[in-house]
Amino acid sequence: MRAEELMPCVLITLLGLTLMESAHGQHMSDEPCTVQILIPGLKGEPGEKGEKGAPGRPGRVGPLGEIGHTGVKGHKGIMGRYGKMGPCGIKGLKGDMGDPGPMGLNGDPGAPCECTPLRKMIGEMDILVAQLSNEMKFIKTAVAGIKETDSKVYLLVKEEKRYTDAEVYCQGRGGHLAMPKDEGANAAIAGYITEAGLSRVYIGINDIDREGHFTYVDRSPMSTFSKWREGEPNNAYSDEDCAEMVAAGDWTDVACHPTMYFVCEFDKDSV
Ligand SMILES: [Ca+2]
Ligand SMILES: [Ca+2]
Repeated sequence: MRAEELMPCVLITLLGLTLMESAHGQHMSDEPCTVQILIPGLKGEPGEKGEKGAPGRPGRVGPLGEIGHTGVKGHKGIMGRYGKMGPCGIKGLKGDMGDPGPMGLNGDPGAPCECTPLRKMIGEMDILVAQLSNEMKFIKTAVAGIKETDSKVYLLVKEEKRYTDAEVYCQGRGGHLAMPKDEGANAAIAGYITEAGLSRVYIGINDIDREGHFTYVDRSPMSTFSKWREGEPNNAYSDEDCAEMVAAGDWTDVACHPTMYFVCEFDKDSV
């Protein structure tokens, strides 16, 4: 310690000794200021703030808390985004037909072709096929047993018709009700009726135009040949203007309106 620094010490020591002498008399009078007595200095300036220390260790786990109260229901949220597109549905039922649309524009003129003659030919063929179909039907019926002479073909039609309807039927096939004009023809027709097990059929003789004046249905006059049964024609009940042939081949005049089977005849030239 330098001298200047010792001076306050000495001074303070002396002051102290003086104070002590006055208090205790002779006790300190012999000792010089050789004993260094340290006393606290003046308080220094505050130091700078230290750095922040490391975090302390975690505390102990606390006790369980009480169960909380149920909260109030919140407000409805805003609409979410559209979801993904779903799979295709099954095919629906067919709807009703719509209204017809407006007429379209006229097309360009077509190129001339050879269709017209073909169409005409096809049309004619259709007609022929229809005619052939009818002919085939007729032939099938006739196959049951056609009777013929040198010049005529006879067909027994097993359909009950009135006299005029029977004649229409025969004419529709190119013939007439049978008109026997000789013994051979009459015998052929009679045999036809017998073989069929019939007793009577219409034949083509009548006096429709003039009572008592019989002609063939094609209006050809009666010849010398006739096969009237004895007592016929008698115009019974004034109502017998048509003729039938019985199984034996004889003729009788009968009314025209009853329906019965009949025999048609056709010229061989036209069959
Ligand atoms: Ca008559
Ligand atoms: Ca009669």
